Amino acid sequence: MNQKTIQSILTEERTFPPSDSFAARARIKSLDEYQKLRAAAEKDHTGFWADLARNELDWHTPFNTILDDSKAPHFQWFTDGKLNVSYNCIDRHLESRGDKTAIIFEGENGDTRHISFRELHGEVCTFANALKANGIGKGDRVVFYMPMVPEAVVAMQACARIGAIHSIVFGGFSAESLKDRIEDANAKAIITADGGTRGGKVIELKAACDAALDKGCASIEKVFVLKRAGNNVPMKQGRDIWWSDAVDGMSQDCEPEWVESEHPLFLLYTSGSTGKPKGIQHSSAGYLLGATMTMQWVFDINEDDIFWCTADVGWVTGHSYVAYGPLSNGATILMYEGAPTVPDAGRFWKICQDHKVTIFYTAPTAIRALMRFGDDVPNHYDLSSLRLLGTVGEPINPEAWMWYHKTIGKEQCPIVDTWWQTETGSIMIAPVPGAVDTKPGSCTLPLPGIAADIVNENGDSIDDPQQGGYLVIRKPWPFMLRTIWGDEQRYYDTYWARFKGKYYLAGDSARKDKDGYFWIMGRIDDVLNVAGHRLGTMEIESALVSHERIAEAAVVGRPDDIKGEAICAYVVARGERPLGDDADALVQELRAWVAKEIGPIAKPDSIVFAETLPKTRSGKIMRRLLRAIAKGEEITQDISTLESTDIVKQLQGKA
Ligand code: 7RM
Repeated sequence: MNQKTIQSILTEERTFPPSDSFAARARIKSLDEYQKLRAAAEKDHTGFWADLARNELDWHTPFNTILDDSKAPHFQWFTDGKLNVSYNCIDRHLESRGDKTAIIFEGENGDTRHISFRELHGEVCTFANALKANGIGKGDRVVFYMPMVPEAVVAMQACARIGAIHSIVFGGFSAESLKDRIEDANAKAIITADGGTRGGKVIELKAACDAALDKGCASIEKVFVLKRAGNNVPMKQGRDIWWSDAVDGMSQDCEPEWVESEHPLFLLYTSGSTGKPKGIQHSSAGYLLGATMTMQWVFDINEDDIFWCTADVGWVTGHSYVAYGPLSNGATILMYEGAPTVPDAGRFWKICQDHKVTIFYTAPTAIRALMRFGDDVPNHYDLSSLRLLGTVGEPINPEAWMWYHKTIGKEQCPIVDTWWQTETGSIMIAPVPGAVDTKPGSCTLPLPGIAADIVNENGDSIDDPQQGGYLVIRKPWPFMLRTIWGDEQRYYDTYWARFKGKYYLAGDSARKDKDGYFWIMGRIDDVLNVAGHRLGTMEIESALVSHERIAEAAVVGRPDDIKGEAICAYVVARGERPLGDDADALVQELRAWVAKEIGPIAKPDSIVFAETLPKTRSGKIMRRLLRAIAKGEEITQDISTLESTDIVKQLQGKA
């Protein structure tokens, strides 16, 4: 066995072709059609993207240069062209879709709003004018700290309209994290709200901004405050301004700022495995092209769809599939502000029913959480409007996939498992739903024009379906990140150094099966080395959750003198947390179960039961924390985003 590569131990044989009725009305109707697109891109990579950029986006100044790679790996696309993202998302639809609903909003307490493209245009223009009147202009950074309300999209579009660069900080982050991001971006303004509502509680957003500003953030001149939750907030004279006052008397027209293709549209901070967060910088034209095309290819977006992506605008998914991609296609989106379990675990399904959602896109963690409440909850609602389902953020285990397929999709809806990253800008690997058969747990095949591959240490392609390797992208693509804000060296070191500037390193490990399907195995850092075998944590987790008593699992390694690494599993059982004899018996049963499912080598050395797993606000398991716990280290990292610190005690075996 080659110890430099990662062994795959899971095999999933089921395949699910698109139904004839879905394929018949899909934009791309057959595997053949999809393969032709891929072949066209392979034959002429830059020409393929240039044609799409010319046909799918509206330009103020057309481009001649398609790809400038003279400063590689700082690739520049469509460099001499000019356009405006907000014009492409709104103005170009006004004639044919002015009265069409752009945004359907539902708040946690049931308040709803419908905003047409024409109304959206008016709101974006007035707010853009308000920003300008307050000294914000092209190239200025504006930090958002907003609830999930339509004004978040309005403000993003308003920034895009005047060429200001937004940098959204998720409302669940602490004042300290907010301050770090404001200072790194050297932002001139903040857009926030008095508060947001979630789980019946008010999240004090303005108060957190004040705390951040008290600690530093000298670059901030203005703080725009939307009144949303109605909580009392102090306003600092000269600095703080109510949204309603800012737009008062502003014109409903605002000429778009025509920006160069490469003009930064936004920064979005993501945490690296170590060190301070990275400000991922995206472009205007290339980024918008990715969001636009993937809505068509992956979500098969149509005129009468109601598209619901549950992601918060604080994550890249909320950028590409709430604020930009759907609107660029003139589609109707749904936004929901609250928690999925208020007033009960049927809320998502009720929203799908009430607003006749046709495409539903969420994270595996949400699916697993809702699955725990049983089938009766969704069965209570009419989900017949749904025609397509999607997942993003982490590998989906086959059990959850099957539940999504049967209980939510009633075996009628293709599931698009979409692999991508903050850095990639848009979806990269996912099934084109009318063309590609799906397999539970696989994100299937790369999209046209995306040169994804799996390579070994030396950068050679791996074709053995049992061997995992590094997931890389061999050619630049228009919606790739441009740099890490203010840190060129880190940009190179993180994504390009490993293969000497030749390929983009995604940082995930993956394998390709005999049909060329991609299976993501986890982050490279998460790979375990057990007695010379390199094992992906995801496969062991998937085996654990396939046991009928287990709802969630996370696996990390602990250094071990003999085996290299010992396997430590943290699991959440269905129903009550097992204790005492029941826990001991279940541990034995699970070890035997994993041994049977994937082999004795993958048997966890320790299994700990907790009520929940430590997750980031976007649903990713906090593995660094689990690794520290597994090693018995003192916890020094920031765990302020955890719902309950009791969980840490449970994981440490102390509660
Ligand atoms: C969109 C997003 C990126 C990381 C990525 C992977 C993991 C995302 C999938 C997935 C397996 C998927 N951006 N990931 N999607 N793993 N299957 N469909 O999540 O920057 O926040 O995270 O998420 O490890 O590198 S992100």
